[in-house]
Amino acid sequence: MKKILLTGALGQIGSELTGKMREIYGTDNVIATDIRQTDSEVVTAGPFEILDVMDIEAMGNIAKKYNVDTIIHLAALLSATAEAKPLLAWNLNMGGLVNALEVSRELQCQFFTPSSIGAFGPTTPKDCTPQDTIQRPTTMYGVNKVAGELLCDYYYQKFGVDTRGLRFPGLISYVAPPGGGTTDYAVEIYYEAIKNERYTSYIDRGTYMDMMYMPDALNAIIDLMEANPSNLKHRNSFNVTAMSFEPEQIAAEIRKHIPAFEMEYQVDPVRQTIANSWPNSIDPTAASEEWGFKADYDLAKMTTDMLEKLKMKLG
Ligand code: AKB
Repeated sequence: MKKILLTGALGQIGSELTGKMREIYGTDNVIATDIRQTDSEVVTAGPFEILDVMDIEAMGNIAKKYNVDTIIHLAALLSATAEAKPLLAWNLNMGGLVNALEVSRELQCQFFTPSSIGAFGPTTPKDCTPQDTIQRPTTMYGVNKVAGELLCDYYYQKFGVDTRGLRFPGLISYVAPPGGGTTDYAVEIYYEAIKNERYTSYIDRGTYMDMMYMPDALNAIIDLMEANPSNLKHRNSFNVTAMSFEPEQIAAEIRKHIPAFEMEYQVDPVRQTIANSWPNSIDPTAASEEWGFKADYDLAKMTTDMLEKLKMKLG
């Protein structure tokens, strides 16, 4: 990775990955793009271009202008939004992906895009979900993710594009909110704990999902992209996770720092149905064995850091 183009750079992952990559690879070598513009550092502190990922010509022109050798394709709708707008999700998630793959094929770029625990479905083994297993998701997001994994494998096998991907769990961060996901409750809960000492969860007690703190997610992307290709038996996409918990467990962890914290439940049937169709916990052994994946943050360490950083952020 020497010249890197990111799509969706103002989203939850891009907002932090852009800065981290600029530190490692040099500011001028990381070109952030998004469909909108803000005054955040992603836009102001290095190269930035407006890009609608549905416009393949514009994507190709930006990639050529900067002579990029790597594309990190992040622009996509998350699960709950995709369920509300399935046709838009299909068009954007698949259209954007195939455009980014085509540009990578033409310019011989290395390629990364995230998949998700959403690529699994109700018939997938629920606990310690293996790397290679049944994938019959019942959400539009899941359909997009499975099709995306297969498409990335196809571009590798057919055209030799160096495609790599991760099946991310819910990502938790204090920098940019996720927006439109099923796992977002695990981010919102920290904001509400600090602001109001209470949170109403739309996910029911007893619902386990995998999660990961953003610093581990960023390291995982960079480590996978830097991994020796001859060590990779899998490519699209690797199971990665750092922890699995249900709402009562994150609430209990927050109470260690904010004893008055209270939790209520008002279950959202749409997001609960999505969560019920996903695994309780996935097995990241293939990622550990093939490129050394390891997460540093468990629930306790993440909660301490989240609360400390959010208190500073929220004043
Ligand atoms: C979502 O909830 O949609 C995402 C995901 C797990 O892919 N956070």
